[in-house]
Amino acid sequence: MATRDKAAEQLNEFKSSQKTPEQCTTGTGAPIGLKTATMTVGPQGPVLIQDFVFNDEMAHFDRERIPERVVHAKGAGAFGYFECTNDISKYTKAKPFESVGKRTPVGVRFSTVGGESGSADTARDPRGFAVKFYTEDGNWDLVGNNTPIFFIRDPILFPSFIHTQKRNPRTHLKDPDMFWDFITLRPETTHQVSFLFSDRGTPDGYRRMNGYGSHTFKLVNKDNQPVYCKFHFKTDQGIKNLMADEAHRLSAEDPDYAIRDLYDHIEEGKFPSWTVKIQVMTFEQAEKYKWNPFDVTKVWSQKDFPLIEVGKMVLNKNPGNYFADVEQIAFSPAHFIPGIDASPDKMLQGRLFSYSDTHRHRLGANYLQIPVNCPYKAKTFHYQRDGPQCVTDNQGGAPNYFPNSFSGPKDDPAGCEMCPFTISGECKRYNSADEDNFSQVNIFWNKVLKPEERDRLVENIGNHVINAQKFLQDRAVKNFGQADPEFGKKLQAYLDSMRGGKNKVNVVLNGVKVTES
Ligand code: HDE
Repeated sequence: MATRDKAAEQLNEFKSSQKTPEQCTTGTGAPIGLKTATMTVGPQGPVLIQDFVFNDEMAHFDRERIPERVVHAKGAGAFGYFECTNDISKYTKAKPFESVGKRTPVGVRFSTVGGESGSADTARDPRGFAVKFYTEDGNWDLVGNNTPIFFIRDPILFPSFIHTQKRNPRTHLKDPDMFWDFITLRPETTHQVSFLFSDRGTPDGYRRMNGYGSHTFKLVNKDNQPVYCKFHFKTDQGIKNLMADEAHRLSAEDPDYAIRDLYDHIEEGKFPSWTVKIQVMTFEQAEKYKWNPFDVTKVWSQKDFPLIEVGKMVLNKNPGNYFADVEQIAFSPAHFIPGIDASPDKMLQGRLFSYSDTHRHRLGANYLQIPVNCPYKAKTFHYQRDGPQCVTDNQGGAPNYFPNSFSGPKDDPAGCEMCPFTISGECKRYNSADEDNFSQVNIFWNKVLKPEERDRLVENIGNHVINAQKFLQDRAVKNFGQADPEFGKKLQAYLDSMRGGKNKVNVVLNGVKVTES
């Protein structure tokens, strides 16, 4: 018999760890008797409407699916802890960094972005890297990706950008014209698209990639002094990527490759971990920096702002139940705690509303009562009441209005002072399309990539953009050429060779049909 991995053995392990319950019941707890037959008039039917056992089961089944996430629908989750390894109290009063050695429980979800919940794990796509810290001051969510940058810098473009990665409204197919039209009309995407089509666009599972908070955040210390900061999670397993043909093969042979890899390693006790680091920038440095420090299409140079180690994240527990713990986990960049706050980054600001909004739609207004989302390390007292699926005591007889004279929770402005900030400027819609889109792509091309990695980047782009119309290919060549003339020339040459039938196209992005020569 072929060897069976931990995931394949799950049911056997459950069986050996449990006693079988005596009697199967309805949802209301009533014993059922015979579970394999509806209640009928005579052996040939019809079925009685009084068959509550059948109605109860079928009506619940009819409602099993909740809406999948509009992006990041396919994912894997795990639990563990963050351990603080360095004293950064001069920067932040946030609970996870309170003292060296302190451990804070975390829940993590990794994901692809564009595909539906049944899509392949090895698609060329960024990977979501979302971490929920269960702290005594409430839950803090760091909802990042495996890349330190993003495609766009203004959140108003996000729905359109995502539509171009999803399906054509008429054909219901992925459409390279839509993708390359948007990408080439918005050249601020060039940096992240260059990451995406490099080897990093297809990580070998979720354990062997880094995570980034991506945005600039604000850290605040106990004296209410702020600095700006970026978060980095460096994989202790070592970065490993799949080559395009391998990723392609796996997407057919094992579309759940990354979920399985994470589950098996945790189940076998080989707990994946990440070393957590930050970069810190003062407000004065932010004013003078050569790049806009709040532009998420750019990184902060690590020469200018060196990494400071702050801790380790270890994942040592698989979800007890996928739906309860992973499908329902609800992250939001707006879930801050004292000591960590938003920066002016427009993209971050645009996200602050969107996530809780989608949770209220997907999971309901009381999504924070779901155990995996509940801030169980903190005590919650507030004036929110009622709503669908309220499953707590709804705060019993406590007053539901504020202020009140009857022992309702008090506010405490002095105990939780806000770090004030000053802003000024003319209020209008600022077009950011032409803000330095290429200088960091030039660095990526020349300083980060090795020659063979540059060649693979060009091939991966070429193999995809060849499926779009010629004028879109030309526009792509022009954009990449603005990052570095050699980049554009190599892409042009590769496209020419493909049109001449010299190269075989063998790569797909999220299910786009390929042209074989
Ligand atoms: Fe998201 N994003 N996003 N995103 N995102 C969602 O929230 C959104 C962005 C990221 O495992 C949604 O619960 C807007 C950047 C991750 O559950 C939604 C904008 C980064 C996850 C949403 C962005 C991310 C999401 C869909 C631009 C990395 C999965 C379902 C303004 C720094 C979290 C959901 C999980 C999920 C909105 C851009 C990361 C719709 C409006 C930049 C890891 O709310």
